[in-house]
Amino acid sequence: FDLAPGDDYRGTGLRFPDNFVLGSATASYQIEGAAREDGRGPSIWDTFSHTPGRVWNGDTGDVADDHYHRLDEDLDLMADLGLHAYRFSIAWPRIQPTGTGPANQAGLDFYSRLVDGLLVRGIRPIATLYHWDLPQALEDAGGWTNRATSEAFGDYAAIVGAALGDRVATWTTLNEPWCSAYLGYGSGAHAPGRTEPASALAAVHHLNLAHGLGLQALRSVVTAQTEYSVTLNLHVFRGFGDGAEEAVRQTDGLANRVFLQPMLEGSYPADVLADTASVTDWSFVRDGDARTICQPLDVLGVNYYSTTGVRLWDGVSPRQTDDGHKDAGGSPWPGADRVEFLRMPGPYTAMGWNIEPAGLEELLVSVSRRYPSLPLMVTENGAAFDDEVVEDPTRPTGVAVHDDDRIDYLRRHLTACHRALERGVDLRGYLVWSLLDNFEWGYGYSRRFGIVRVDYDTLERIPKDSARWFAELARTSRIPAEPLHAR
Ligand code: GBH
Repeated sequence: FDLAPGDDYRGTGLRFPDNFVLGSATASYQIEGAAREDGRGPSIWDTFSHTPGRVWNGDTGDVADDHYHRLDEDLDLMADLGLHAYRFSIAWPRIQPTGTGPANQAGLDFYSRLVDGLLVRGIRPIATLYHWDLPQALEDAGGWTNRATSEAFGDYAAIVGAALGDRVATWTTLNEPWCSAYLGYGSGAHAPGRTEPASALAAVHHLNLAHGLGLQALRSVVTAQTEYSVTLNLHVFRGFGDGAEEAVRQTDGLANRVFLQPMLEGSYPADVLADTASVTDWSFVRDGDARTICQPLDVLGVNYYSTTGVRLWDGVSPRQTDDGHKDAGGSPWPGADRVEFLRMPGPYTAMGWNIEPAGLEELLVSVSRRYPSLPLMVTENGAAFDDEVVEDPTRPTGVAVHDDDRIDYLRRHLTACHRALERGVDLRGYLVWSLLDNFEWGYGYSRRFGIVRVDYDTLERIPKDSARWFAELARTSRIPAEPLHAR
């Protein structure tokens, strides 16, 4: 693909510092399968994916990549690729099948084997406690609209921290609470599929509170020198038209500041509370909560894929709502009724998301200017494309997967990271989403983000050209030359 003229993010040969971490990321429900094994309880994603009409083609995570049974093979794959780090998530319902009560030892054992398998291969474990698979029993009691869920999360964090704490390099509480709150309870595009604007904002707060309680719990049980973090999908907004600034202020408040400000400054943004006053009175926020949410962070994880175009609706012309989530009925933007979401200029990935590496550079620079002492890590970046699968007897699997578009995407976003470093950002690493093709939430298996292809008939793993390219990057810490599949 070609970016707009003047955008040079080709970066060939640029070198990252020696300690810059280059790795990959996955999430439990998206890869593990074994949904009913070894005492795992049901999560909201089991319920959601088994509800007709919710996920493309009726796909579920019952088998997914069968990673649960192919752990050793996948660990060897990571070692072959020379990954410096692997970011995975822990399935809460494997640890506590109903979300509260004693630990399920078999669940802890699986992650213990994973962490040990990483360590013996010299790969740094980056663990996320919550990547969206809430125990269904907690949802039945109100889910993230219920304060008790935040408290249960603190207990869960203490269990996992006590069992694995000292062997994990970086502990992350939540992945993308924006998605959990606004897609889960606002638009309904994600589990539990609720479309209640006030509930989405209650979920925002209870996720923030869970983050704070989770960090407190981890720090109280982990004795080793480990890092603590959270991962946010911060949005980069592009404002258009007369009300551009106002549209950006409102959406930036809902998407970014409503998480960053309590976590890093100990307060909620007054303008967000005012903007959403007709939706909720925020009475679920109790005295002292903002201080609980604000716990020291060693590194902030940032997930970045695309930019978001907004403008204010003039009240007359037909509305545009191209925010990619309109299908499930509700809005993921409670209180922002006057904001329209615009389709940005291409090129696009197979998700329909526009490709704009400059957005990543700007995001890293702006977060680090706002929070100068906070180190950053890109904990997800990557793209779905339609890969070209061809027979190739020279490859171990007999098959080659050509994905120059993905290599181009990764190259340009890594260049954006390098530029941010040159501009003084304390950026510690970059993790590609994803190691494997996997269950892409509402899109099921129809969208492939992996640098390694998964054949869903045989569950065979087939490294794509991008995996070979990324291995070269990880080995040399330099952005490689043109696609390597010719070699
Ligand atoms: C991440 O979510 C998840 O952490 C990961 O599990 C998932 O597989 C991966 O990304 C790929 O989706 O609505 O058109 O304006 C990212 C979710 C993607 C939500 C970008 C907001 C904005 C695009 N975000 N999206 S659009």
